[in-house]
Amino acid sequence: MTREEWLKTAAVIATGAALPKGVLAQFLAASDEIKRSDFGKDFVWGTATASYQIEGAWNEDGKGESIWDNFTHRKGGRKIKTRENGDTACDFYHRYEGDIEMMRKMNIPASRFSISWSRILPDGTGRVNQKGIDFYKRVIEKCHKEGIEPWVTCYHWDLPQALQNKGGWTNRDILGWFEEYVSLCAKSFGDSVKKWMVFNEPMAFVGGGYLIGLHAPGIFGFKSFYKATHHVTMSHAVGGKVLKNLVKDGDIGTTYSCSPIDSVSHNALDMRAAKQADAFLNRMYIEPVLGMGYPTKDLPALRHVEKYMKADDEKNIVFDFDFIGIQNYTRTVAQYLGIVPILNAINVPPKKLGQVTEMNWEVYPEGIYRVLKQFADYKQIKRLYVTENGAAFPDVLENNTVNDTQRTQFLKDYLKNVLKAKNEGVNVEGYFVWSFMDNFEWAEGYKPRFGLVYNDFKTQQRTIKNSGKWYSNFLAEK
Ligand code: GCO
Repeated sequence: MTREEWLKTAAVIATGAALPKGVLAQFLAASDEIKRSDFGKDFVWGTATASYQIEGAWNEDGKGESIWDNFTHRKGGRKIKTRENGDTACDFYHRYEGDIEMMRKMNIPASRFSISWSRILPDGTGRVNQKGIDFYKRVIEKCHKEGIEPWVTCYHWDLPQALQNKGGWTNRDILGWFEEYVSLCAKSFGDSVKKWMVFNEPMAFVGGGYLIGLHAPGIFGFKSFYKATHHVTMSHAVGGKVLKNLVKDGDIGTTYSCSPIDSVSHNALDMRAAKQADAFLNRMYIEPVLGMGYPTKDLPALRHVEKYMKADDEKNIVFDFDFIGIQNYTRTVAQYLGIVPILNAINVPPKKLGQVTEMNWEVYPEGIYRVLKQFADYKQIKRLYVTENGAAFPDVLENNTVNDTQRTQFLKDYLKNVLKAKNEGVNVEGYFVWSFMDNFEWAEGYKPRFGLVYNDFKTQQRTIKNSGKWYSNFLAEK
């Protein structure tokens, strides 16, 4: 039932007249449908991607090696479950025009993507690769030509390997390297990009890359995690100040992964484990930036991070972002396990909790309502956007169709919870689906498909999935 038919049926019902057989059922079903207009005309809608996950052209036109190029090439690819890498990925570097045209055809108003640091500064600092700059200028220009607003993330995990060779995020010199990089982004693209995010998910890339070693640069250790944590947290303000100063009328934010946390029981140890997990997964990077310091009371291990603070860091770590992006996919149910370092907790296996995705993440739509409410409690935050939400399901392409009903239902259920938070006064102002198209899912390779658009990685043939058609129709309603 279209919106017009729904409105006409509502009018008939209002008169008390009888409805033709079956129309009431259609009306009730459609009444349950979430509508774009429910969110208001100023609500931002989009899709999200990231440079290493879609671009390919890993060593083309002067691009330098990134830590993800290095990590996926190491030991014959054994760092990646499927032995795959992002050398070609979605070949967005050569196919960006067709992809952005497809976004327009799908009525997508905004596209979130990231800049590859080593594509524009191959050595991380110093020499600028003009061909890299020119590529992003073409992408941004194409977005504007198709009526799509670019939302740009400065850092989505692909650090230049040349800087990692000097310690990467564990070397405090990176504050100056990062300032140089973000300044180049602002000067090169600030005239045509007004929506900026400094980081994508610090917990994910610092925890994955410098604590457990399952992500690039593949370091396992505590000292590396503590040092990198402080330098990344300090770099939020470094990048934010540069963008605020150099981008006229810039709207400057940053993004965090986040998860509602439950304790598996009311046992005191489990409850403390849940509190520690909340500090670790949701609070430790944003609270110092908000002027609240590291949450050491609830996560004592963070005292090891404070060791790396220098004079004035407590002041210089604070930055007043215009908005905060939250990125939620699932829930965490914490259970005490004393031998686990830092957290003394483990996750209750999601399969025990309910439906799971290809990533073995529990489908838990109420979770996005909970994290929006939790972040809205920080009164320093002016605006919130859901800058990532989505799911990987076992998509099958048959007769040019992907009937991904689970993903469509996932999006509807999560959007209902975003709307519930918004209707309760949470200042959530936008939503971006992760992801526009299937892409390289880090240590999982290409197996988990998150896209609204299916990609055949052998032919690079794109096919809009049924969820993408649903989102397109949803967005078509003005
Ligand atoms: C992240 C990253 C994305 C992922 C997506 C699915 O949140 O981990 O921003 O690059 O691909 O979230 O895991």
